[in-house]
Amino acid sequence: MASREIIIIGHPTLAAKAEPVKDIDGEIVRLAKDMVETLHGAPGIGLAAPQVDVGKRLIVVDLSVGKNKDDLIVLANPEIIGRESKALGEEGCLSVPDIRDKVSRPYWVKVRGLDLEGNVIDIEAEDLLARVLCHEVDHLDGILFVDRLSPLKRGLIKKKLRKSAGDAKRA
Ligand code: K1U
Ligand code: ZN
Repeated sequence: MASREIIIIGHPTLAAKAEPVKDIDGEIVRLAKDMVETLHGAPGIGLAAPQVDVGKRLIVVDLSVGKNKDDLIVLANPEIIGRESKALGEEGCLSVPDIRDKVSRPYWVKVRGLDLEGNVIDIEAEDLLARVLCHEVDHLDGILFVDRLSPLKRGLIKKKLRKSAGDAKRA
């Protein structure tokens, strides 16, 4: 297993639609394991393959951040096949450093995907787990949580990120 670099907003892979996983082969299993290590090291509660610069439809989610192995979800080709209600909640993103904001998401979702054995699995989730699953599926479609904010907020965030990038370059 190896930790991979997490790419940051502005990188073209984050804005592209990821390709479906065709076979759960050794390469996908290794990518999934690397993503879990990267997620726990970050630390974070969700990660999508485009965030490690791989344009494949693979996500990992772990609300326990490695504390409870039963909480780990690895899904290839996840699809949201049911959604109910709406909730406003705070989000962050490992690819959008130091920015958090409130986003409206379904309160409840049903997600279908493949596990690492190739079995079809359905997950029903609510609240934070539903939110993180939606956030990660958005990554596979080239959508960042900041894209779901108002144009005004998005403009302010882009300005802040440009300033941080300039400050980092000068330091
Ligand atoms: O996809 C990502 O960029 C990861 C992101 C997932 C997410 C968090 C909150 C709401 C929606 C989606 C993160 O994990 S940001 C870091 C974070 O929230 C966290 C980190 C350590 C412990 C607990 C939470
Ligand atoms: Zn994210």
